[in-house]
Amino acid sequence: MIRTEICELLQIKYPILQGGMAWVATSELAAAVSNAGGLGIIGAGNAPGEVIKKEIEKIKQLTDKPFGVNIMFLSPFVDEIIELVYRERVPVVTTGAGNPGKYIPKLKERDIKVIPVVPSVALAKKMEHIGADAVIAEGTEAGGHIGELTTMALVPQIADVVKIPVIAAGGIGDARGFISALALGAKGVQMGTIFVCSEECTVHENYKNAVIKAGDRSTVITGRSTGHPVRMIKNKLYREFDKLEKSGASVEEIEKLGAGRLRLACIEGDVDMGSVMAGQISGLIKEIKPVKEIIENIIAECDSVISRLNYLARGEKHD
Ligand code: TUI
Repeated sequence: MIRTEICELLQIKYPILQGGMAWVATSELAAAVSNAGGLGIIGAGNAPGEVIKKEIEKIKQLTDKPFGVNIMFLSPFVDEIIELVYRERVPVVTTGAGNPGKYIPKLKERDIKVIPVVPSVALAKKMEHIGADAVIAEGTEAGGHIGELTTMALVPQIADVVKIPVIAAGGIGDARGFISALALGAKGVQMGTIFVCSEECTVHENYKNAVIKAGDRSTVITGRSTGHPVRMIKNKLYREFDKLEKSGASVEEIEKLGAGRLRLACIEGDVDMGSVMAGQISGLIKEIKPVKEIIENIIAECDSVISRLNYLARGEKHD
């Protein structure tokens, strides 16, 4: 069984984190992942403190294993979520869509493990310097708000220059991706899209089915002109974004079109005019499974991936 320093750092069985996706990563999903031996993470997204407080109370009922909260830095409630995770002594905090630098010393006071998502080498170095426990190197294959570099290019460049463990994210959905990430120098992986397609995920079934139906070229990037590019499944909303962006509309107008769209897809199940954020790995996902099965299958498949690599390394033919 694969164990890395991430297992010790986070006190988990497998070095697998579940992405803290806004509206998607509820306490139910996160508890299922933690109970299955990974690290479940509640996505705070744009929610206020009182909503996330309830989610933290709920997950504590559902699991006695470690869990995390993801803080999304475009949220107006960042300060109150920081206060909340500090007071509640949430074991792990991941961050996305911004630089958590000024909050790291406070979280470290409570021995909260802080793991920022970084889209570049420069930010990874900075996060290590100010006390991050690990970094998540997320490639542009990921769903939602993304950076420019691919996982394949980003992970080894970060692994070469930081001493803290690197967790790879973006485009990982099976044992082949998991082992590849380890080969690139990562000590663990974070996956999001595959957990959207789990039984325990509470998003509307239309959202899950849109991911299941998606093929390799179904995801597209919107919002480049706003400075917040987002990967989502191509739909009517995408075509409206595209038209608006090409018409030279202002950032305000484009952001107005985007407001409330993730909620619309996740909760109302409107997959035409909602934002169905998902990664490029969508085409690999064919069915909805229980979280435990998703994780156990990946772990079980690792042996055959490694044995195939061993055959190749010995110059023998395989399959
Ligand atoms: O954060 C994510 N994925 C997300 S956030 C989100 S909510 C949203 N909705 C609409 C528009 C924008 C966001 C949906 N998906 N992934 C982690 C991630 N972090 N990707 C990229 C980054 C990132 C970008 C810039 C992290 C740090 C950063 O720093 C810039 C700086 O200040 O140095």
